[in-house]
Amino acid sequence: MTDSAPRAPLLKGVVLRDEGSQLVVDVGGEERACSIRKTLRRKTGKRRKPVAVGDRVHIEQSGEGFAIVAVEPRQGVLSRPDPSQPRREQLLVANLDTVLVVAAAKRPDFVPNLIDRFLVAAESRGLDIGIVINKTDLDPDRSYAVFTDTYRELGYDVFEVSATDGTGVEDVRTYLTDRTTSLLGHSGVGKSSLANALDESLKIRVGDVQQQSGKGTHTTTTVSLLRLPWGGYLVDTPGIREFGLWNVEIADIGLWFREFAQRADDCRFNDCLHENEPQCAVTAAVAAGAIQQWRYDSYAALLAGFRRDAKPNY
Ligand SMILES: Nc1nc2c(ncn2[C@@H]2O[C@H](COP(=O)(O)OP(=O)(O)O)[C@@H](O)[C@H]2O)c(=O)[nH]1
Ligand SMILES: [Mg+2]
Ligand SMILES: [Zn+2]
Repeated sequence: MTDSAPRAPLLKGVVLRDEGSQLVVDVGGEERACSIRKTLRRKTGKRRKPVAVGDRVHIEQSGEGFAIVAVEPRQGVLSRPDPSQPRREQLLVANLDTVLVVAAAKRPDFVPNLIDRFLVAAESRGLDIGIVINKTDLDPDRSYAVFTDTYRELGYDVFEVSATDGTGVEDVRTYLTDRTTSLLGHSGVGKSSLANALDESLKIRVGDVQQQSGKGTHTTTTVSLLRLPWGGYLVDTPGIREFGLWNVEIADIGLWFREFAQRADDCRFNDCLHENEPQCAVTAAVAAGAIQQWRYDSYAALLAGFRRDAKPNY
């Protein structure tokens, strides 16, 4: 027999979850449980899975089920040190392109320093960044505006929303369209509420990794994607620990403060940390009021944390 059976057409999809022996793939809104074609494993060997959550894959009908037969090249990955072998990289999610940093206008208090930490972690990974100020219903005077004005000047997309009364939620929906986004923010700021306000089918645990992985439990962080009905995906889980600074040199931190990076070429020393060095363009700009003191304070706090702990987890 020279003729093989006619091949089923290739389907394209995005891996939503890894369920061990199978991966669940979103194929145009339908979830398909897929195995991995053996030939794919030749690339990575037996120990590593050739397919990750977030991968764009091609699948074929295979007997009763479906098989992943190809993985499209990844556009970046979110990884962390492998908990069992800290020198190895563990891939958490492929093709993440956007981080939405969520803070509350009040309850808990608005602390720009915390936002800056998340911004730096996202900047260091080259991700697009949006900032959501939630619970604006609790602060009609917009006392956070002095900070959000600066973030906007720096080029960040800032959304002022209330998950409770729906203000601003439509703009966030639009922003998320056709992106793969992780919500990042401290407990209680309203990540789950925001996700539910975006779409009630999301019924979310988004961002609740800390609560789920209580102390002492051995949680293998399972990352999954939630499909946004209007296009795009939300990452369900990776939390604060996965977004720590990793593989970072202290001298890099200033690069991720956009207004510092613009000026650092004018510092006298190439390796200026913008502390007490002479002829530092950054501290000069702070003194002149061209860089906000609170942004500089965030930077100084990050440096201090970095020195205290070579592997900070924020
Ligand atoms: N007033 C107000 N409360 C909110 C808003 N969004 C969330 N909350 C409340 O804040 C608390 C924490 O919200 P949650 O979504 O669980 O935060 P998460 O820990 O970031 O997921 C809950 O009591 C919510 O009802 C909002 O826009 N306005
Ligand atoms: Mg939550
Ligand atoms: Zn400097």
